[in-house]
Amino acid sequence: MISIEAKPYIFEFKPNSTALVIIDMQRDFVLPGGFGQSLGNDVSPLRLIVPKIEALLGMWRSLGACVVHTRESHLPDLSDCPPSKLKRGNPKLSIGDLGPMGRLLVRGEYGCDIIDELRPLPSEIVIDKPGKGAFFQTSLMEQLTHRGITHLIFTGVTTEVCVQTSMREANDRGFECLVVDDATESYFPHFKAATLAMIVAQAGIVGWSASTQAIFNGFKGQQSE
Ligand code: TIU
Repeated sequence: MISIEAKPYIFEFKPNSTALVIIDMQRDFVLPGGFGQSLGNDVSPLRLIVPKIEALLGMWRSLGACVVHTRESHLPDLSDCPPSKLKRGNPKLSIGDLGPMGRLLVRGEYGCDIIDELRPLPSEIVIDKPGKGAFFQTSLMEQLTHRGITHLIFTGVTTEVCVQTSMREANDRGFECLVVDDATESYFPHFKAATLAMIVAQAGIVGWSASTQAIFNGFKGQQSE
């Protein structure tokens, strides 16, 4: 059992029943010219978390533990994209439009795929999700249940949109959830701070938060026992 110094109190998990979940680390959110920038955002802060996620991914891979990557993505004919989502706001480019990295958030396009540093291995779960949450219209629940996963450690972007939505969906489905505070990022620092605070409020109403270092400290503690 690994014990982590976390908010609002210690988080305990067994690696063989805990998935590392990497939410939407796609070029379309993290790099200039993608969907995130088309919404008017400065995407540069999102790249700063890549080394933290790489470190966690390296640990999970070394343990042979479960890794889940998600992509917010749509079918080329956009039949899985509700008109409300397609029309929302006034972006320079909309979902499905052609940008410098291909059609925005369309499966198979270069920009829609995960950044090189975090490229999934064939053995890892990759979930293409049409919504913000990772469970909506996907096979994630079945895949996690099949592998005996009970605990989820969340990373990725953006904290208050796809990470929080997925974590709330998971919490309602009975998973014990922790978000890694320095391995998730938002285009809006105050939204990130508020999201982390509301997750751990009320004695962990949605779950726990901890730093990448706290997770590594937990592993070190286990080895010295
Ligand atoms: N992945 C994800 O969070 N999708 C978004 O659209 N996020 C925004 O913050 N826009």
